Amino acid sequence: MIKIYGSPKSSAGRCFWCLEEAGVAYETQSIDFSAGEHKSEAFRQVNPNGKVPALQDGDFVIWESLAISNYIADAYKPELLGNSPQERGQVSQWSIWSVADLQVPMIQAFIQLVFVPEPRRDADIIAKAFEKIPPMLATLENSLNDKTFLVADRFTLADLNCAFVVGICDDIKFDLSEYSNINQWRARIEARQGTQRYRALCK
Ligand SMILES: N[C@@H](CCC(=O)N[C@@H](CS)C(=O)NCC(=O)O)C(=O)O
Repeated sequence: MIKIYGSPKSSAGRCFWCLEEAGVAYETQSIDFSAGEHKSEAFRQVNPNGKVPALQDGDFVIWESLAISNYIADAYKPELLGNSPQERGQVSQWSIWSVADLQVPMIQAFIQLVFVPEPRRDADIIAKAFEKIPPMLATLENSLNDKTFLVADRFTLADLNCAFVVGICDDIKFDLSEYSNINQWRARIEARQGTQRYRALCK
């Protein structure tokens, strides 16, 4: 059976969500960060970077969350990757953008607002991060004009990966009220059974 290392509430979350969307059976191996288990010799055999997530499928091992989700989709529900070279290209485009661009200021703000105790927070880091987010949300908002989902009007990993990162806005209390397309798109995604199964894992 597939084994996924990590917690649904970490960057592994997008992989848990993808496993739920693919409807594939798996088991979870949580890693105890406080005990340094992620840096242990045993775990470094799975991911030499000492980070979660990682996934084992039989003898096959893979790490890096986007790559893991791509593998799950490719192996178990290929339509999540798109049904043509053009669709697959766009799914890849949005997935990479979500992590390489959109996620960067989101995580900067998240670290300050969630992990750093209030007296030690760096207001400058938070302000600069909050300035970088709106132009990227505008890209997403405009791309969703007259569309139900980002690619081919069908739920794909483009939606999962972008919605996963946009979800960080809830944690950092970034106001999304002016983004009506994004809000309607998120509501459509939240209504999915795969999304609900994933959310239940995070409770
Ligand atoms: N780019 C990696 C990032 C993985 C990552 O940074 N994971 C964190 C948990 S969310 C971790 O394991 N951190 C431990 C460390 O950096 O030592 C991915 O998306 O898989």
